[in-house]
Amino acid sequence: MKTLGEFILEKQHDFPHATGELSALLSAIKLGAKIIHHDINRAGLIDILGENGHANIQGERQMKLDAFANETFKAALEARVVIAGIASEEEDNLVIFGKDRATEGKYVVLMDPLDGSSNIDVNVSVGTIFSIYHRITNIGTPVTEQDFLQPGNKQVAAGYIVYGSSTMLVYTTGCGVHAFTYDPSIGVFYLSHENVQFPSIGKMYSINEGYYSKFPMGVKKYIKYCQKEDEKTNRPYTSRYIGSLVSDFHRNLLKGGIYIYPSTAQYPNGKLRLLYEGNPIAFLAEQAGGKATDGYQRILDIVPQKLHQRTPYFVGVKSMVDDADRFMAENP
Ligand code: AHM
Ligand code: MG
Repeated sequence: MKTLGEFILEKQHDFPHATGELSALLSAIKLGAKIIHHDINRAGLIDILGENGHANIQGERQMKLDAFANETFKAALEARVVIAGIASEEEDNLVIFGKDRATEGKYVVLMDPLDGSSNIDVNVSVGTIFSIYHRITNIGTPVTEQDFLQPGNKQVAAGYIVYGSSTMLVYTTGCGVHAFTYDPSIGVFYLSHENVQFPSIGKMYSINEGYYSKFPMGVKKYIKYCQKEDEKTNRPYTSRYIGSLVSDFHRNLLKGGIYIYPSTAQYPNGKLRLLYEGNPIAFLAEQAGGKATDGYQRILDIVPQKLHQRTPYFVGVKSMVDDADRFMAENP
C-alpha cells in the first residue's frame, strides 16, 4: 500500500525541476480534493446544491459548488510559496498571489475547479482538472499573462480528480499516468493504478448526440462509422456519455474509448476550454498512449491567444482519434 505522498517522493527524479516543489504543488491539490470530496459527499444535506445566482465570464451560470471549489483550491494553492498565481475557469482574470509571489513564484497553475457541475444536483460524478507550468518570464520580474498562455506541450504536470463511486486522483509529470484512490476513513490517497495505458483497441464513443444536426459533416459520418457493424474493428461501438468530461475520459481511459466535443452551431469553437480542460487531459491522454486533437491538429501544439479560449476536442484511444481525424479531413 503506497500513498500518493510516498509515490511522489520516490518519483521526484522524474520531475525535471527542484526537489520538493512537485510535492508542495501536488499536496495543495490533494488537500483541495479532500475538502471537495467531503462536501460533495454531503451535498444533499448541506446548503451547497443549486445555482448561486452568478454567471462566470463565459456567461455560464455558476453553481454554488463551482464557486466553493474555486475558493477552496485558490486558498490551498495560495498557501504554497512556489506558486505565483492561478487562472481558473471560474475567475474572469488571473489571480496573482501578491507582489512577492508574482516575482518569486516559479509555477503557475490553471484549473477547472469543478468540471461537469451541471451534474451535481443529480448525484452524478464530477471532477477537478489542473495543469501546471513553469513560468517563462524571469524570476525577479512580475509574472505576466504570457506565463499562462503557453502551449500544452510545456506543461510540467497535469491531472484530475474524479469524485465518483470513489474519489481518485490521476496525474502525470510526463513519465506515465498514475492513479490514486482515496480512502476517506483515514484521509489518504493510495496508489491503485500505476502507469495506466489506454487499451490498444477501443469500443466506446462518448458525444452529446442530441446536437447531431449541428455537428460538422466529418463528425456525423464518424458517428455513423461507430454504429456500423464490422467484426474486425469491434464495431458497432457502444455509446456512453455522462456529460462530465473527467468521468467520460476516465472511463474511456480504463475501458477504451473516444470522447468528442466538436464545434456546434451553439459553440462554433467547441465548448471545452483549451487551458483548463483541453491541455491537461491531452497531456494525460498522450502519456497513456492515446491522442488528443481538435479534429485536425494536436491539442498540445496549439498556441493559446486568450485565457478562456475554447477548442473542439477529440480525445481517447489513438486509433479511434486517428479515424475521427480522417473523417474530419475527408469531409471539410
Ligand atoms: P463545465 O466546465 O461548465 O462543467 O463544462 C464542461 C462540461 C464537460 O465536462 C462535459 O463533457 C460537457 O461540458 C457537457 O456539455 P453538454 O451538456 O453540452 O453535453
Ligand atoms: Mg469544465
